[in-house]
Amino acid sequence: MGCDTFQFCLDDRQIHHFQDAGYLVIERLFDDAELQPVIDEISADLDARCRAAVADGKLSRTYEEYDFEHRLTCVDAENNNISKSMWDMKVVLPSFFGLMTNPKLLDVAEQFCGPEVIASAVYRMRPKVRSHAWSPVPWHQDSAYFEPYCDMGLVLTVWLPLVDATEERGCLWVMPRAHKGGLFFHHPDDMAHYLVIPGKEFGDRKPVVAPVPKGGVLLLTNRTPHASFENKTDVVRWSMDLRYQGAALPTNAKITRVPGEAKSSATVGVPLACNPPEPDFLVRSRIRPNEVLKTAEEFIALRKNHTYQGATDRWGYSVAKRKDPLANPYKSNNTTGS
Ligand SMILES: O=C(O)CCC(=O)C(=O)O
Repeated sequence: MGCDTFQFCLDDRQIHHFQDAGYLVIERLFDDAELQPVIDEISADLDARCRAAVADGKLSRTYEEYDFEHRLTCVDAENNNISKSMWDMKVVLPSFFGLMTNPKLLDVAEQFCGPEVIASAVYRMRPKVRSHAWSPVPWHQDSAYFEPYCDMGLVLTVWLPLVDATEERGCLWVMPRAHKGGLFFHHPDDMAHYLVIPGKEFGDRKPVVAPVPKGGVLLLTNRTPHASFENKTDVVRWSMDLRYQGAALPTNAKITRVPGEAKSSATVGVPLACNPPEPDFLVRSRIRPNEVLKTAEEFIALRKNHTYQGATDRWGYSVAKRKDPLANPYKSNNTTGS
């Protein structure tokens, strides 16, 4: 597909960097105006949570005089249940759909995943606040959480900060060129929340830090090892991570199949989706444009109505053993954040 069809076109150097190193930072993809609806809705959601906590006697005041970058840090120092209640995919807001279907972002996804772009509903919002025990995310490959069938396909992670994500604020680190083989061994972490690649698996490999300014994105493959560490500042590292794949990989998106696309089949080991616990949806298509999800209402309904389907427990580590079901990245979540 030539660049003339895209509003946002990657150059050969960027494509090569992604393919060779397994990651790419695009420093400027979004204008502030494109991120502001998301920031406004998250701020309103946080405001509602603070007011409810004050009314319930669980917070002394709302801290409403603080801006988006600082308010949750102040709230968290008194009551960290609020930031916990917003972590992962517990908040579902209409503006998230607008962000996930932003045409420039879909141009980027299409350049790697092909013209039939599926948004995997494995999206996360991560407000990383100073001193959270759960917010450093240990070294892992996203595929460790997905169905093994999808290991060698591309599930593109788009990690995007809503503030400047610096090393001090706990941006991501990546292990360059470690995506070219299969999966590293993972074990559960001490909180029984995350999967971890033990350090010795990496041998002499050296990680690199990947700061991303607000408006930029970090792209990762599903086999690129990455991690994030503590936020050492008072600025909340608000970020989202979104995922995309082509329609040839297994998907639970409700689409008409065409020849060459994987169909779920227990007998030949094709799973329902790369990540069955959450619902996928078609976001761009040339051959079935009528099946593209069009509205935020449909997106919210899809998440609410998705029937939970378990994922393969590839590491022999049962999800049921996880200690913190609130923070369980496998668990389907049907809340609307209200
Ligand atoms: O945002 C973070 O700190 C971790 C993100 C991550 O691990 C992911 O997107 O897979």
